[in-house]
Amino acid sequence: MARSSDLGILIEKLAAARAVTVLTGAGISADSGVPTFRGADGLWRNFRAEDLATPEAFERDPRLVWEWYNWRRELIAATRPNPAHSAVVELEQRSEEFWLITQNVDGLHRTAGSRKLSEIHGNIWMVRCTDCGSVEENHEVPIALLPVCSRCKGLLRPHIVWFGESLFPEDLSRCATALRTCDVLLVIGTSGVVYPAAGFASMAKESGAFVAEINLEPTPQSGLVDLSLQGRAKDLVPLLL
Ligand code: BV8
Ligand code: ZN
Repeated sequence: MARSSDLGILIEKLAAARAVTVLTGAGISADSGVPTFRGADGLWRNFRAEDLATPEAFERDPRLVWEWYNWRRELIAATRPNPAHSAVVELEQRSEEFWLITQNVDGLHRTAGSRKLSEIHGNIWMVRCTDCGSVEENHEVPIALLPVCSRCKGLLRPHIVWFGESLFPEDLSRCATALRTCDVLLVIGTSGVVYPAAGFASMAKESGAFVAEINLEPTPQSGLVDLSLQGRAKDLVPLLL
């Protein structure tokens, strides 16, 4: 459990901060019942990332990839934001300058009320046409397979960044600004293995930010952050307000 002194230091740093940036991963949604990728109950355990979350897999077997996303859409549709998501919204409202960078595709930050955010790996409720590129929201659970574009009849894919695909340029530049200008970077519930997000803590550190991490266990970034709070996001993040 987090030491109260560490909590006190982080509360002070956040209260004194003009600009706050938050980076979240699957761990913040774990408390809403969304399985994480690499934890004990990890999502990937049943599936291998390279089998499903890659353009090659979609090229080879779009139906298999869509069946996996339909399974996740059904699962996520039944979840709600938890107190950690709400605390991040409160932090956004209290901070003079704020940006949220989330790796999560579940959309729970938006549902909770976050507005100043980049969903850098995309959003499971958005689909993109592989022919004309149009992006639309789609909340059908399940999506009838195989889904085609209402405009050009092209095959639709999840509007999600797969392994081996670059992040959206506008997200990358927005994140770089948020990481270089923040006084505090709060890293919540990410295993810190997926790049480029795994490099964001050191980017903020190099620019002089105070970097704190909230996680159940140590991560590859634990050695470079200023402070590590060990515990569940839903318990710890609300205590920072
Ligand atoms: C790219 C969409 C340029 C799919 C995802 C540099 C070095 C090494 C490798 C690379 C590199 N650059 C690029 C790569 C390759 C690759 C990569 O990083 N591979 C890793 C595995 C080594 N990166 C990419 O391909 C990226 N693209 O860089 O473009 C490029 C282009 C071509 C060629 C080369 C480079 C694209 C990455 C995006 C991939 N898409 N998701 C989908 O979701 O359907 S990534 C996937 O992992 C999810 O988005 C997820 O968010 C993300 C990260 O996982 P976490 O969020 O951290 O979740 P995880 O389960 O791992 O951890 C949960 C954590 O929470 C744990 O620490 C746990 O302890 C904690 N926790 C659990 N419960 C709680 C908790 N904490 C608090 N409270 C709790 N209750
Ligand atoms: Zn189209």
